[in-house]
Amino acid sequence: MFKTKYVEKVYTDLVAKNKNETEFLQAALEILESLEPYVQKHPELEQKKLLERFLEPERFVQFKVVWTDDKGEFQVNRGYRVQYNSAIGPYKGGIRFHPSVNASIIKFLGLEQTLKNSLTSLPMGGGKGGSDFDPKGKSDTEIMRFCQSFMTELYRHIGPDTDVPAGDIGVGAREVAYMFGQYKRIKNEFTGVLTGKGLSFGGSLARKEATGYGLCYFTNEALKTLLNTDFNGKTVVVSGSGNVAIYANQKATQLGGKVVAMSDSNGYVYDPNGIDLDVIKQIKEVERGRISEYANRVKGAEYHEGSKNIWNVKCDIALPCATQNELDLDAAKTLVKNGVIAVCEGANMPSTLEAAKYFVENKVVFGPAKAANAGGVATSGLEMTQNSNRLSWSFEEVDAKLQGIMVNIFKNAHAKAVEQGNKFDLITGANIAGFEKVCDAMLAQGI
Ligand code: NDP
Ligand code: 2IT
Repeated sequence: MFKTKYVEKVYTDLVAKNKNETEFLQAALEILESLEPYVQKHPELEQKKLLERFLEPERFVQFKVVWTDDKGEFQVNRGYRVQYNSAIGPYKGGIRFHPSVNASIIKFLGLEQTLKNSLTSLPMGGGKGGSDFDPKGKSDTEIMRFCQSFMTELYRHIGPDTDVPAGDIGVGAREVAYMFGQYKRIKNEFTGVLTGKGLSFGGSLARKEATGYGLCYFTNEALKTLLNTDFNGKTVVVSGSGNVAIYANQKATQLGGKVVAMSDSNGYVYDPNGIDLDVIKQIKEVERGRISEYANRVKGAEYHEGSKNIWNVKCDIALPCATQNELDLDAAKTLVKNGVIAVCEGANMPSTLEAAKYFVENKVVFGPAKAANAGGVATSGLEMTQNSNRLSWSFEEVDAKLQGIMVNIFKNAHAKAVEQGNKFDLITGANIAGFEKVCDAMLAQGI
């Protein structure tokens, strides 16, 4: 698996220390494999135990969240915040509310976030948080009470110059607003302590769209450079139907692609005429309903049970935008057999290690998550800048900066991939490009 004794030992020790944390170990393994050539060139990393220090989170907080539901019954959930790395800036990263959330998932997301934030070129360290709270089926007042209770503990660990959370799965504008209100009430301070805020209280224009739009800007640039083509006339499949998926669909369509399938955790819809995004937005953003409803409302559309089967739909471009490990080796083989030319990750670690390697081996344009979906956190960084300066930029201004950042991320990852001898290996490219800056800053700052 490894060519260097040092890297192998780091991984073996990591496995021993973090048994059963499968997602965390998966993310770490991918990173360590990519960093081997860099480590070989820099013997001081072994001497200073830089990899061990990089992989160990600076701080990991777990806490109790008690709240009452609408029937007046007490409910207990578990909250987390990992403050992974602050070498290049305050901790920054989203909060996820989903029943699957555990320490392994929070740590894999925090580790990925550290390199992702470095890739944006903005001064942000890596963090991530969340809870095993399930927002599905909860009333608005239950969501509010949960968010308030969550923040009643979290507030002591965060701050605009310390750690700045945002949204992720199950946390959108509504939840960020409730958490912001509670932070402000407790601290008596109106600061940019969270991003993804509403536009009336310090949110940035284009933050809502940023991850999905950024994903398509990255994909378009990669298609141009590696295959001399673009979105125009391409058939696209987007998994998920949340924040990232909806705005990935919108931008892919604006760039001339036709999105024929989207999903949620129950199943997927196929619409040969191209998904009508207004219907998806109505079902998902307004009614918070299930995607199966789409087939009842749009003529010619079909609903299929089982979200993973979405990868059987023939397409040129696949954009996995739902969750980790939603695309395995079998799905990768099917996509390649059906002629896919690009797979770019809107979700965090949606492809298994085997699937990602299969894409690279088969010269598919593969955009790894930490590079391809960095537009969300990059725009969060722009929201922080606007908040510090107490001003707000126009949509066009933010969107133009986002485009510049995504093109730059592609170019940096691509340059490192070329340096390592395979222009299609953006996994290695992104990991090395992201790590270099964090590593330099850690070395410079001493222990
Ligand atoms: P949302 O909560 O808005 O949407 C999540 C979507 O993924 C829903 O369609 C959901 O379906 C589906 N999904 C969630 N869990 C599962 C699962 N276990 N199996 C199948 N489908 C699932 O979240 P986001 O759009 O914000 O996040 C999607 C992905 O993008 C995540 O991996 C997140 O970490 C990543 N990301 C998000 C960013 C952001 O700015 N929001 C930035 C960068 C990355 P259902 O409704 O049925 O649960
Ligand atoms: O995974 C991610 O990059 C996010 N969920 C966005 C984080 C942020 O701070 O905007």
